[in-house]
Amino acid sequence: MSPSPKSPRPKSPSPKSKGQIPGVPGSEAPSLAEPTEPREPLATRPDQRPPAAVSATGSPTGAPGTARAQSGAYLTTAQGVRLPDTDHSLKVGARGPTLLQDHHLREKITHFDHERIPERVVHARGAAAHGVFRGYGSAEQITMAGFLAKDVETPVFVRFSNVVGSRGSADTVRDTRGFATKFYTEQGTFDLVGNNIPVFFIQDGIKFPDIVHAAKPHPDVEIPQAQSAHDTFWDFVSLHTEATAHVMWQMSDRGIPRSWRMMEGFGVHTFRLVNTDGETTLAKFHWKPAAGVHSLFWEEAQMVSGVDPDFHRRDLANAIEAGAYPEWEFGIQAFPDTDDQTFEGIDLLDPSKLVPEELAPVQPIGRLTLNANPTNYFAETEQVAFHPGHLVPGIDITDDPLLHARLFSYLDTQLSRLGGPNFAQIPINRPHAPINDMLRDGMHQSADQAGVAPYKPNSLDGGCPFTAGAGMGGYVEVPQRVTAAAKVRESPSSYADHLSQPRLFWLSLTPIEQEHTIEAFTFELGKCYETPIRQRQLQVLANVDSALCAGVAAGLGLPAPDATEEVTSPRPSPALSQVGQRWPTMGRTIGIIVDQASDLGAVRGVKEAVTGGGMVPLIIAPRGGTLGSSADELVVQRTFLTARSVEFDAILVAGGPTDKGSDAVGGEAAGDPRVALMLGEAFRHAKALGGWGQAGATLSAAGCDEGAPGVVLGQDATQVLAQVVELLGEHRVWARFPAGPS
Ligand code: HDE
Repeated sequence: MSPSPKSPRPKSPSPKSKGQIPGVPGSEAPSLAEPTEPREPLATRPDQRPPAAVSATGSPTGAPGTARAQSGAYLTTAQGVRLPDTDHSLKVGARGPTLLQDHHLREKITHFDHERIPERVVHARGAAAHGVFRGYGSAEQITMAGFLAKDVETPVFVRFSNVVGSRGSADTVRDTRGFATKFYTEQGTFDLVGNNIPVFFIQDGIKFPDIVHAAKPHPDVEIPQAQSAHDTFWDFVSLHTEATAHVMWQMSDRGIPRSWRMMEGFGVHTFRLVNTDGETTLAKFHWKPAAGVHSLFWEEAQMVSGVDPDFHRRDLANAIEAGAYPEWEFGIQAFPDTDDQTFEGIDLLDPSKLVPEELAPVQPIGRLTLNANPTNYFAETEQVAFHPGHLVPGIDITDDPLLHARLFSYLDTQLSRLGGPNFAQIPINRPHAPINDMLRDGMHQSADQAGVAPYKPNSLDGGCPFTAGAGMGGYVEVPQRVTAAAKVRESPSSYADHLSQPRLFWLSLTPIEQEHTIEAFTFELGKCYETPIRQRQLQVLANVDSALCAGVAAGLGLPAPDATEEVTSPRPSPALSQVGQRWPTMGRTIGIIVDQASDLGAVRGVKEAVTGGGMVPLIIAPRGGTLGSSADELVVQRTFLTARSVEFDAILVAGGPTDKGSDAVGGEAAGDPRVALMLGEAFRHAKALGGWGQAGATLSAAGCDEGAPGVVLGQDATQVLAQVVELLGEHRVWARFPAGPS
């Protein structure tokens, strides 16, 4: 590896000039009256992009991106025949009966009846964005993958997801998150189908249906939706201790990310990289978010599930719309490809284990920027089909038995989900490299393939197509030696260690993160019906750490068992903690509570400063509309009725000028219970709070102690904002908790 290039700072966003309320639904504001003048379809919004215009066989068509969307000013049938009416079925007289002859009725209803496809078996709930990946060139010595070469830019499509819930479930449930990236490279498509947790529940893919059946709702009543807090999940994992490492991560704050933009991503498996000389290196892939790794509090996560079930997908779409493009650095941990495929005693083929970054630093090799929202959820996000076997020269697999089962599963699942073998021809799945396969026909074939000899060898088609060796860009599997052994259904002995890594993770957390983890286990086990399941899991926890077990046992009102296995002493890995660092604040949302007593001049100044800092200011007022004079009006973006604390990373209270006398304190905000609730929640969730002028009264009325850490009061609004932003850089005011760092 060459020395790591310096990562560029995130760009400043270019927020929208008008209204500045994120989430604009269309590219033009609608008229009040129903439009009746025929016109071409509206353009897509500037933040949106369709899949690249390449043919079903991968060549650029040169067509504009809109070519696949609707065209023409008039409503037509699917055959392009113009229609005079789409509101009335064809009837015998105005009172019917309806005629079978009505083709438009039948076509419209039939198509509607078939609008849904099976949701993904797992990872059904998700959303995605387009972007670009730029290689740093720092991995060139260990892999020949062209897209990692210096300054090569590759289009990507990234889908984030929850694992357990159905397609319509809430975003902020406690769960693992999927982080799947499709790189449309010139050498063919590479998919990195990873998670936000680097270790997995199972070590062998044959167990996947078991863990998923246990995590999904109970089969009799289909309860609970998108939750692991139930008996079948804990029944399985308490009996199946290889899941413990993953469960520790899931019960930690990692299970409830603040935003997809603030999650790490991991390839989980060890891959084998190969360079042009045929030399191999083992490697684990990492995504490091530019915005830092941050989480919700559990109470926030639960509130958000009700207040805004689309919290994560909205956050991603709004950030891109505002120009605050989410970014990640792509990195690898590289290991020598030794015969035992082990590093520092850690079996690299065991997907339930990570390698601490302190032992093998993550070396940056490229940067991902998400810069466009999809134009159509179904066409792109729902139909995108990832596959861990979509590899390019320079990246090969290892013998991880979990990975091998995945190589079978993803192709298989698309056959039923996407209705046949031609799903690679769906626009979002089309590679950007030329396709010249000999796969023919099948449902939904959209390539009009010429030639008469889709077989090899042939002479009738001139022998086409020809194979390419490694020198011609062909994908040649690494000729890895396989040791002769008996056919067995067994795991290597190193896979039997299920508890040292959960302990390593636990010991790496700060006290406040440990407290959250204890609370999460207590919540989840407290939701189980069966006491033996709780007791069994307590025994597993006792074998991880006695304090962890004691904390959970106390919450459950059960005795804490003693360890039954030797408790190891791994060295903690501080890189696994989320607390204690400073991060950029761009893309963060700051609520500004304003009422008739507020100094609107100060509010305008603060709003501009927040926007200028790449953050999103939202004005919260007693009622909707605008504030101030028409020449310089402030648009109200949230009202006391529509706002809830969970939407904001920090809240400011715009008090009135102090020299106006005590009347100014009597603004509506100070006496409104919804404001008190909002500030009280934000205070409890360790968010920075600020206010100027007479704002202290509103904060006191909400029970926020003016002297508490992270409550900033002053007369100068700009200075208050500066201090609040400083606090935001640490994500939360951890000092507000006894267990938090001071
Ligand atoms: Fe998946 N997984 N998985 N998985 N997985 C699917 O594929 C499966 C595993 C992951 O946004 C499915 O197209 C098996 C590990 C993500 O579209 C399915 C095994 C990791 C996504 C499937 C695993 C993942 C999936 C469902 C054990 C992290 C969503 C629909 C051998 C490294 C991709 C589909 C998207 C999706 C099977 C294990 C991540 C059923 C059998 C380990 C991010 O094929």
